[in-house]
Amino acid sequence: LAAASLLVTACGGGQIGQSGGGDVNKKSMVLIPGVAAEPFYISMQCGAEAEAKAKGYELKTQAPAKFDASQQTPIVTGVLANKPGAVLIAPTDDKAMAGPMKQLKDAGIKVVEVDTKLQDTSVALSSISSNNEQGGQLAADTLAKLVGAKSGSVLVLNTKAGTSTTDAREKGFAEQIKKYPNIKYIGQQYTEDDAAQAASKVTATLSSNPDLIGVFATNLNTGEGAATGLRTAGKTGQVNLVGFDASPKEVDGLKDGSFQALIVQDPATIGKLGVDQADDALNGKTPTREIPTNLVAITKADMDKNSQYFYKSSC
Ligand code: T6T
Repeated sequence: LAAASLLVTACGGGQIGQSGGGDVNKKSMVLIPGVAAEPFYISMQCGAEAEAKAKGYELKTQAPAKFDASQQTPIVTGVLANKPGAVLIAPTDDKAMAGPMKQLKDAGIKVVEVDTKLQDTSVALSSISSNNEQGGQLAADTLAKLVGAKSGSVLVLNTKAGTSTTDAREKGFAEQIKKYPNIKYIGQQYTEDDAAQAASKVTATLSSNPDLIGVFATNLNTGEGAATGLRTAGKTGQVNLVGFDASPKEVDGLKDGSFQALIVQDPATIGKLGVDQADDALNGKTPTREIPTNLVAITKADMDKNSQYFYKSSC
């Protein structure tokens, strides 16, 4: 072990820690999204690939089949062995992924967080993400506007506890919805990022809370599932549904009235800026520690002029 670290130090020109890593492949980057085959992360990958190509990097993507730390951890470990110059990662758990990600850092690999982040801010050099708390506030204001003067209950369907982005969306929503005295927030329910769970939780809530007038679904799968649940219960359009993200299915749902609004992110820019920050780090420049990206609320009325924000299923 001592010999190995001595070798790394020597190759790194006498530098230690994250600025070391002389034996990494400085022209190679790996993107590790939160989950595979999902339009938010596919759009991020498209943005990252285009920028990597323009800057002369090889960028590979390796994603877990489920949004789950136990599936993302072995991917990180495998990537570690290949020693790319930089890893762009969306950690699936804000605590459980700290250990595996720290191993990357300790090996001299530049770590950049894209979308989600760890609670421990000492591991990544840069975090690029939507302002998710603001996104939750925007969802609350949008839902309140849709509901108008009506009184009743609203529900938040959240994904998994420990996901930095969706936790922040719920926090922003819970704070902002207090401004509307006609609306009673009955709290959040977790779906484990599973559309089927989201659907059944909506129908169960409609039985226990017949005064339900609104649902905020904090991401793509929960939104798609919530729309199914409302349809099954015959409540489409009567209970206002505000979703997050803009998958092709969600966009269809906005058009056909299954959703009344979507809070949409800019994943391609998150991917592009992730490559830019990694590039800076690999070239001895100091990356920007936090970069917020844009969010926009889209309704059926303005969806045509906002189609540039819709997510892709392939690049
Ligand atoms: O909402 C996005 C992402 O921002 C979040 O961190 C996890 O869920 C999505 O990927 C959508 O499924």
